[in-house]
Amino acid sequence: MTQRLSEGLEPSARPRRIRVALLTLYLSESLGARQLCSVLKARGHECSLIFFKEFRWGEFRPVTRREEELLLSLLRDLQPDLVGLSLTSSLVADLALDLSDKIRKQAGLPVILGGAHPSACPEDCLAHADFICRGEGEQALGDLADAIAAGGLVHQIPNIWTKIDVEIHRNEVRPLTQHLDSLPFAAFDDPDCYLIEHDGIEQVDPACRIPMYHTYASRMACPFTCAFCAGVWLRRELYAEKGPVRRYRSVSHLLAEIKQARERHPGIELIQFWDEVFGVRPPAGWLEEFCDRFPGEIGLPYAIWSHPSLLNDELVARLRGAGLKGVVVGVESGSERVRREVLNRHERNTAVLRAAQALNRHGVAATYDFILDLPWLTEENCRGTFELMMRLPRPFNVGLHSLSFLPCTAITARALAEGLLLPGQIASADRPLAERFESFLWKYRLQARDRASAFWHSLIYLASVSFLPRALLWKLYRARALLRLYPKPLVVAAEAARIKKETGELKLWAALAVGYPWLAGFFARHPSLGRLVNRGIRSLGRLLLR
Ligand code: B12
Ligand code: SF4
Repeated sequence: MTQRLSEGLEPSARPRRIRVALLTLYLSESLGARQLCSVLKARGHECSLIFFKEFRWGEFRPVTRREEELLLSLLRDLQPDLVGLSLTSSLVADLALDLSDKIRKQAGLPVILGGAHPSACPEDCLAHADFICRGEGEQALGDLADAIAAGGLVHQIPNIWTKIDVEIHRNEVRPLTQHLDSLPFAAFDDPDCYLIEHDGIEQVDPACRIPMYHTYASRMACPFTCAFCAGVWLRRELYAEKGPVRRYRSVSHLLAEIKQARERHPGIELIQFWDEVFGVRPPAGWLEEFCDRFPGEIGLPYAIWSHPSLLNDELVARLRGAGLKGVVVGVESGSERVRREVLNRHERNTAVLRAAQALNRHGVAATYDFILDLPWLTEENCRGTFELMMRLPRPFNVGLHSLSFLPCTAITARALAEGLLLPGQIASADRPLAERFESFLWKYRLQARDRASAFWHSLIYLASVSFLPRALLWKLYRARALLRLYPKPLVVAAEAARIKKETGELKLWAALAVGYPWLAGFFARHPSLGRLVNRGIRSLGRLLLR
């Protein structure tokens, strides 16, 4: 394929620009693909963005045969010179590699894979693609497109790996782009966008359908080294000696992009910053300028990701003053020992509580992320998490996660070395796709594989529900010897609380169906009996809540 691209055309017959189709998988917000699209256009090439399936937390919908057909037929219609597939998560790698094979074989188009997964597993990916890109792709993809357009050589481009005959050309990763302001704004509301979902295809940018605009102020700014995070490998290994990894856009560049997005789509109500950790170690004066200008020039609420050891009262007050509405804080475990020994996180619980109090005091909505199913110190992790959650100021939300063993992370290396993980289980490759997706947002009932986990996961979820008295939760905790043996009532209670919290309604049947499917079926056949029992359970609930 490489030879076909680099040779064979008479110079006069060569196109001066090429057409690229950039594809994302379960990721319609993808900042990377959007950025690459605008870079290609700025270089004079044509680019279509195809969003293949959307990513909705907790609502996984598998790819259908019809959707695959729609994708291949769209590509045949667009006839791109190159298909770029953005593969930012290893959890969808098998699906992406399968699609890549089909695009190459059935549509006869050359494919380049880029993103975190091909960066970490280049050889595996190159077996299913014509090119792979390691690391940031703006210059690399631009150079490749230029080379194809000019009929030049495509096997010596930094960051790009390709195979000619049996020889793999493994080109070095180039130094990082330091001046992020030199990049054009990421594509948004572009007419050349397609969404394939629900067995249909639409020419639309799905990001314009939601009242939220996603962007970032910095790249790879996080200074922490969590054992489960692949970002650590990107920062420390892939980009070692490639220049400073922590880079900030200027406030002016950032605000100009958001203003442009709002002009195109006035329905934007919230700005979501996807910096690993927002505002960490910024250039001198950056944060002050951001906080001064954002309210006046944008005047919208915004949400960020942060870290407990950074969120002191002064910072939270300042960010809040600029419109901060919500923060996701990765706590990961309530046990200091688990954090330290398993997750390589060294902050104390006092720091977590200080951050939580600051958020609460300034009225910022907090979501705390925890990982529930660590294979080390499992019980201590759950107990510590429950106990810490019981001290967090209410109200708050939780993101209860399952541990994903990602390639190139310290935790994966440790689990492999200790025989707790087999190579085929990395990135949950041995589990159905639906299960991998569901486990992002821990639905305690699905992942609780044994009774003790079912007990802990339900109790931990209940601890995040503000309307439940803490005295009741402590009682349940103290009754753990019994409830761990028979956790189903707690699972049902957690499900009922989740439904109430998310929908505002108390749907007891739906909750009961989770723990006792046969019971729900019986009462569905005898509705009057069902109503009677429903009333009974409500009265009992009121009694317990008192
Ligand atoms: C923001 C973010 C998200 C956002 C948006 C994702 C996105 N990619 O846009 C959300 C919240 C949706 C998200 C979700 C998930 N994420 Co995420 N996310 C990030 C984060 C913090 C920044 C990514 C980003 O926007 N960077 C800025 C943009 C401009 O760059 P980029 O996306 O990396 O793309 C550049 C290159 O990768 C490359 N590139 C990308 N695609 C392509 C395609 C081609 C053809 C080419 C040539 C180049 C190329 O060029 C781009 C421009 O330079 C990274 C950490 C990091 N530092 O990278 C984790 C990260 C990518 N996420 C990760 C994971 C695992 C997930 C989830 C599975 C959630 C989870 N359980 O943790 C899901 C998967 C969603 C999905 N369907 O793929 C891992 C991936 C590691 C791995 N090997 O799998 C990372 C590295 C963090 C980690 N936990 O270790 N994520
Ligand atoms: S704080 Fe977040 S981005 Fe930083 S190392 Fe930990 S998980 Fe990765």
